[in-house]
Amino acid sequence: MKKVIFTLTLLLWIMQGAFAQKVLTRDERMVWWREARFGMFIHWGVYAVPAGEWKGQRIGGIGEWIMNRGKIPVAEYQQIARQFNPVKYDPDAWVRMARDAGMKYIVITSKHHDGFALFETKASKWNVVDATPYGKDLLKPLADACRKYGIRLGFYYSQAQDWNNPGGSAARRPTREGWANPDSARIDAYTKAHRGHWDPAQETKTFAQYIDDVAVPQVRELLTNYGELAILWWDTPTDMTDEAATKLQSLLSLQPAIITNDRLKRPNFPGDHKTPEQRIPNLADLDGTDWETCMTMNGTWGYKYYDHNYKTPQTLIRHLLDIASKGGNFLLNVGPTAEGEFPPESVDILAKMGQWMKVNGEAVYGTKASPWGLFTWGRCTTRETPKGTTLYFSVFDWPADDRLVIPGFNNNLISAKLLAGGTRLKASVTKAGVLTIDLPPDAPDPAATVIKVEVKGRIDGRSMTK
Ligand code: JFZ
Repeated sequence: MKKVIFTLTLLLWIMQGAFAQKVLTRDERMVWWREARFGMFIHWGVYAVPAGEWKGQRIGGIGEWIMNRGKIPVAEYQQIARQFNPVKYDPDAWVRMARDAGMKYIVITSKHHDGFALFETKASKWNVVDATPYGKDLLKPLADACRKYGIRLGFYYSQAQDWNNPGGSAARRPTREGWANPDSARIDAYTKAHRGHWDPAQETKTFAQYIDDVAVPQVRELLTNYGELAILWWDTPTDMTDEAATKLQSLLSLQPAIITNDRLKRPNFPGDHKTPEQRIPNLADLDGTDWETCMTMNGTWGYKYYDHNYKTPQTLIRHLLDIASKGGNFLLNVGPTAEGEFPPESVDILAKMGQWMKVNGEAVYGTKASPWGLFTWGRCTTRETPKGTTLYFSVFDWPADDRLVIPGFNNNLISAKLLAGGTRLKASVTKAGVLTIDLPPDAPDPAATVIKVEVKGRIDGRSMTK
């Protein structure tokens, strides 16, 4: 009898502990995210098989939209899954490449608008386990690798658009120009009359039924089956209703520390951060809300075999510094191939960004926005320390006279040095409050050379925009 009482008491204590989990404030949930500054977006799915081409013709636009822009019938598109067999998938290598690039979190498309689930799900047979020769959950080994390397994991989920599971919505898009489909006029007329759908098979259920039968159970699976999840990245609230959004949002209690974005349904479900896409906001656009720029390395999120229009590592390093100097995060995308490999150009860019971050990451991680706005020659990030404030001046355009001049500077200077290597630099502040730093004749790092300046006290943030 004593044993029974002890066991019941222990169970009750454990249950109370579980339910008594402290509710975290938004700021407490955002601490790691604001320090991380840099993450990897991964857009992967069966669309990597056609890779931008359908029936011998190249379909314009972003690769993961090929089913919509090509108005590919459901039955035809689902045949593609039979060719999806990513035998070269190596999640351990993927996570190491993200880590070595200086990225602190990964967000992967668990289900994009085509409805294909990269995970084992009971809610639909349209998933990697049931519909492909690969036959295994792709997210579990990625979650394991993220835990192994200390990288936080997030899932992108297309909660409203779903072009294969019946009842899912479809953004209204005309057949893509350049897709010489003789039937385009009829198809486009049909989609106009059918809320963006092009195939009757997409309308055998209502949107409300899709939400209850697919979206809600799948989001619950994602929040339950992969351990601690750091981010749920909603996308495109096409035809979303408050009722559906409320149902989905209530599932987040399964992951009390989770962070979400502003794309569940606008404007009354703002989430934790804004998501400017393919652009970096101007200072005037910022209102103090957390934000994250998501961006492709080339011109597409999902893999297209002929898109080699990649941004340079220098451009992307400068984007990261521009974003950090404005207090935002950078979610940089990789679109893996159908075989499960990162495109070689992406591998090279990640390696080069990682070389820069290894030496200069201190100027990004855990920093705050510049108190002065933008400089014509580069960007500034700041960090408050026990002895004062550290300023990181990232110089893009090396001054012709080898001198950095920063007016409106009223702090006592402690030191100025090159962040890479620590070489001290001659610096002084005039009575008029102008900081002058003498620089070496050539930029040590053409991408961005960081000057680390330590001062006493806090910066009071007057306008320094020149
Ligand atoms: C969406 C997706 O349609 C796209 O495939 C990709 O996943 C991207 C990250 O997100 O694209 C959008 C979403 C929102 C806007 C533009 C493109 N928007 O609000 O302007």
